[in-house]
Amino acid sequence: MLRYLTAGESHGPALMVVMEGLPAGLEISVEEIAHDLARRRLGYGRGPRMRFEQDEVTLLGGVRHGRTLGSPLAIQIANSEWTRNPEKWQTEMSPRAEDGPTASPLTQVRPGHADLAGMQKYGFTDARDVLERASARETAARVAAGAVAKKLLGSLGVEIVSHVIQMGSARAERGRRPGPGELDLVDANEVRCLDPQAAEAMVEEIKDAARDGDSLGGVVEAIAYGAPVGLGSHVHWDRKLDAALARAVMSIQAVKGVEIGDGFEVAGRRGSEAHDPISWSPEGGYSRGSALAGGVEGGISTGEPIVVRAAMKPLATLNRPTLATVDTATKEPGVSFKERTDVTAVPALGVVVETMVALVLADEAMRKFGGDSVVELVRNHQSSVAALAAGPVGV
Ligand code: EPS
Repeated sequence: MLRYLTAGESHGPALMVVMEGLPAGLEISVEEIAHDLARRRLGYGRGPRMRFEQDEVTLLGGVRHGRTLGSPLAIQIANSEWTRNPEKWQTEMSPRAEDGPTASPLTQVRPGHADLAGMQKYGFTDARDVLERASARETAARVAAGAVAKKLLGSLGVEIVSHVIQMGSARAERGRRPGPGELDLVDANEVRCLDPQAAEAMVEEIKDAARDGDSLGGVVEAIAYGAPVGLGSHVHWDRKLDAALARAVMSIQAVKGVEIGDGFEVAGRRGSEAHDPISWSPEGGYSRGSALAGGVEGGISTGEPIVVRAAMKPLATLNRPTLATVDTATKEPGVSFKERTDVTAVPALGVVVETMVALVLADEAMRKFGGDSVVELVRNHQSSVAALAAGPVGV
């Protein structure tokens, strides 16, 4: 089973992720991890920080001469802010008691952010004690782990892509999905949308929101091609693949909705039009004629592409704050404090959804096929594929 923990604050020295349960012999490199981190920084509507944030990656354990050892893999991602603005952050975020506090506390809490609920829960008087960890900067650590999970899945022939299908009120044409090998095509678009007309409308909408000092949400879709039959299980709620995907994707900062396949849209159809027909051929085995169920039936992967959509709310930090709030120090009404921020992070969200889908599928693949080395994992997977091709197995 694949486990991972992230640590680190947005303006601290670094983010960290430790992954446990990786098989030995997986080829990984700093460059591959850095590639996905760079993809996460892409996208029209990101704030000024993304222009200088370098996401400098260091592998601290678990890998030797480019291959995993089967021991915990430790990845560090330095925060450029820490070194770029040392007078501010190295005192403001110092772990030493004698260094703080330096700045006045942030008390005009932002509606929609973790500020107030986090202060109440942990007994803080400064919203910075909450926002530093609540920040979506943390997703950089997940994306680093996700790059490794994608590499593991690649050894089983699984490839995950994503694209933006809605930005604010601008929506892409339904049905056009990136296929395997088309990530570069998606990434080449500044909003990561495949539909050129919709992409233009999305950019206009971001420009409008930026002019008003406002923010935008949207919807992204991730598709996992080549996922094996039989990940997850129908037997218990916490073994269902769709439930694991929904939990993982919902845990991404600012995500407020998750769909598997056509999700909410299917609810409005009749049963006769709401399910993917099953067919069989001697060459291809079983297949479904459509992807309404998103590649998961009864909590088990069907072998069809796995489709997961995530809805992101507009970011709660505005460049021109207008949201009514209360100052937690004085209890006076006011508007939320201003932090430098992005107009939208929806294009980046696609990369983070790919990440969470990869981490769930890699965990489920290890659970189903097992193996202490990649060679053993691949062998076990191949034997499962061969057994399925031979026909139903009695127990
Ligand atoms: C974020 C605010 C901005 C974003 C940040 C998330 O950071 P800052 O306040 O330092 O300008 O740039 O996202 C990242 C740093 C990142 O790597 O995604 C927030 O409020 O969550």
